[in-house]
Amino acid sequence: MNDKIPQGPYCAVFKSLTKKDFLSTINHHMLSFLGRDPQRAGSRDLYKALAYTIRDFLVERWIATQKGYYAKGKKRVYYLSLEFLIGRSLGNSLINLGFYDEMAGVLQEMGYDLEEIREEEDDAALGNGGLGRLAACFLDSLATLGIPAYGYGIRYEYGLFYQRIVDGFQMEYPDNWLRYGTPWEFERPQNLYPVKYYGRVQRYRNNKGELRTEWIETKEIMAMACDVLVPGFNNDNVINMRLWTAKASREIDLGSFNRGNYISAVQEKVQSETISKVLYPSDDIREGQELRLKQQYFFVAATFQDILRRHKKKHEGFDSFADEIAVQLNDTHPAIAIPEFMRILVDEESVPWDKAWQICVGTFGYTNHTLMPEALETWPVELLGRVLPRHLEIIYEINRRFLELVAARYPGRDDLLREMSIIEESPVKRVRMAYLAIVGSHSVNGVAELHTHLLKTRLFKNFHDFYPGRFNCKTNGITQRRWLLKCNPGLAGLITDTIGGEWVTNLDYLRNLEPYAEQAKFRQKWAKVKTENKKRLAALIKQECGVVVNPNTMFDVQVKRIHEYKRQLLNVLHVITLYHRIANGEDTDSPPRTVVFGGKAAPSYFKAKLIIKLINSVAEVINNDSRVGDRLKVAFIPNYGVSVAEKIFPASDLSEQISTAGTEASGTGNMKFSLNGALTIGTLDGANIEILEEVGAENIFIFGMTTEEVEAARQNPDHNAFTVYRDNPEVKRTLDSIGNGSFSRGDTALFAPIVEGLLNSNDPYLLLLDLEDYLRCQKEVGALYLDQPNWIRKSILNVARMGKFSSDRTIREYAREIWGVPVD
Ligand code: 26Q
Repeated sequence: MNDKIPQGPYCAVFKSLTKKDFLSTINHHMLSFLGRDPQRAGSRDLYKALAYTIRDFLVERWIATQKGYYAKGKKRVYYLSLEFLIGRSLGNSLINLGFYDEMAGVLQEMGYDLEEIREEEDDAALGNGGLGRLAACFLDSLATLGIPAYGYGIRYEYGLFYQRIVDGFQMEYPDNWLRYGTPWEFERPQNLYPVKYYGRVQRYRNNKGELRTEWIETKEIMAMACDVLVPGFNNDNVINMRLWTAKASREIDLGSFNRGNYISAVQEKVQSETISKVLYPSDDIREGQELRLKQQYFFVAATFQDILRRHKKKHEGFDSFADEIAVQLNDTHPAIAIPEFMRILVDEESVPWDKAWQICVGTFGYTNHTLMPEALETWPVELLGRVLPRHLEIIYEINRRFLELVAARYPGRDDLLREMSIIEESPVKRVRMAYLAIVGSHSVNGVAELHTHLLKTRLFKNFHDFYPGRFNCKTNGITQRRWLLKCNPGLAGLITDTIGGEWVTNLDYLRNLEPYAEQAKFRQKWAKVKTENKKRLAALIKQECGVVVNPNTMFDVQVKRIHEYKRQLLNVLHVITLYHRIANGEDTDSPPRTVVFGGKAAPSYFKAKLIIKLINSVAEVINNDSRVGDRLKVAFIPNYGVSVAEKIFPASDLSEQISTAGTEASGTGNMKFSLNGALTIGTLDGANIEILEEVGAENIFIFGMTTEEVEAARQNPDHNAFTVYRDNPEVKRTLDSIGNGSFSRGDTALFAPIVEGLLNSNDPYLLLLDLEDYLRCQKEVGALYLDQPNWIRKSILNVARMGKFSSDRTIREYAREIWGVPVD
């Protein structure tokens, strides 16, 4: 279609199309799929017609990919996740298929702007944050590496809530992302499976006189598959994410019906479709509702029927199951798969328990994503036993056999039996899902080195002692296709022009940038790209927050879920400190800053929501203080999500990664910032430590206590946040200003919980104990920013040394070390 060098095999196909062919394909989709007159179509119609056009390309490749797997009989990987935070697909598909630029050109000739059309797409926000986005990055890498893999999840009708800021407070609105339908999915009404709940367990003797178990008098709903296709980069591979949607079963409740209660019989059916209605909006805090458990089981039961259907096409029994299939559990959310698989093998397929257990352990791998004990999932025995009575029995049996082994290894250690039991005894009996997942898997992995170390030595120490080889680390990664190539075309282009494009599939190639960090001319080009990106973000901030910011100031950014452990509040304390310094004329030599926040708080998380209000209140005061001007501006960008993130990372100078050491499992935003040339100010937590190792201590700003120091401080009753407040006048001034109503129009009650929390010697996140070092470190940041050539040099070196953090590397490690799947 034009004379550019094609990026990949698809491009050749695309090139063979004439412009006329292309227009007629678009018109065809307008007419037949959308029922629209192409002459009167708007950008949304065009977006959809484009998406359908791309889907045509994908589906052919997908069928070929699937046939290839089937013929070669390769081991398959199933990635089970209750969350996939995909974001938008149009731009990403065009890039992976290799004809983004060509398509943009054709559209331009038609009088359309591809970037504008892309804005028509709603984000698929089927996840909360890091864990869900990681799953999405993994799919991109799996497809790109050609691994026979499937993502399995739930097709929530409402994704993560839409956030608005009203009078500084977070308000939640439903995310009705399917309002106009999504062009990316294929419904599969033929892939429909029943899922059972409730009922009771009955024993009986079969015709051979063997004692068997069945689960009867259940209620049933149906799971229907929807496939979303995921193309690899520049290869012919297309894999799929199969998302389940709940459908009422055809069976009507005959009881009600016969009693003449037709309406209530139908009502019950309709009710059952609520199972896949909405994503639970909390991350890292427990939400133990019945509906959540039903979602988890719904997902797992449908997925396993599908996995077994595929397996049975080629195999008689289950002997080779674990050699042919690997199932990865994304946290414990799908861990009910362990008793479900045992139930199928033992009750339905008559496999003896020991044999079944061996298959089960051989099949599953479990990834943990949290360090906070209170975030570990547990289900009340009462609830689990009511909804899934047979599964509870199986869990008890797994536990009985496991504790027998523990007792044999450590005779007389009743304390250990209690500690390691899958059943927590008090205050109410609960099933510890993480323990179930550890016992039922051959691999348990953490998501960064420190996280894995802490799993082994603290959270799951007993289990690591018991199963020493079972624990391993797979440091998280991100896909450079979305998080550099797509989101930062300016920088991606400069890099490719300088060192070639190999980095897109081998991020280690970025190392070749290192020598250019010393060239003034290259640094200027680099800085220019950043400034252009900052101008675009400034426009977004003006549009979304009504705040005018100067693109020549340092963009200091913290975007992530709002959580006490992530310490957005520590950042606010720094902002207020800067404010007082500027307003009082105490600081004349630090560079002007624009401090940007973004992130959602779980709707039920009071403290996190109050922190959002504080950020907005502080912003309002500072942004309207004429003494301050451009020297300090604060903006809270509403509705942070994948698409907003794609605009923020490329425009950031400073990345705030300031969690209390030992609380953030890994973090992945930290990697996205660095890959886009931001410098990090961070604690020795999660993957920050590995970023430090890669970029070198001189290219990152590290402050604060180590995990060991945090541990010691928490155990020391004399540690005193209050002393910091009392002895440091600047800290005192900052806290007092929050407490005395300076940011709340004189209301001293509003932020009192925040001030009290900070001064409390039991503050688990130890903000005041890290504050002075943070303020010191921020001064260093400011000083370096004034030395622009040096700052840019470090920015280039950060990017050059990000190779390790590609999710391609992460997935290769999972494939080789957990799944036993060959990968080149
Ligand atoms: C559990 C039960 C009921 C309802 C919700 C949940 C739930 C949902 C989501 C619990 C946790 C989550 C998400 C956790 C998460 O995103 N963790 C992050 O995972 C990233 C990828 O590994 C890490 O980088 C982050 O450090 C970690 O916080």
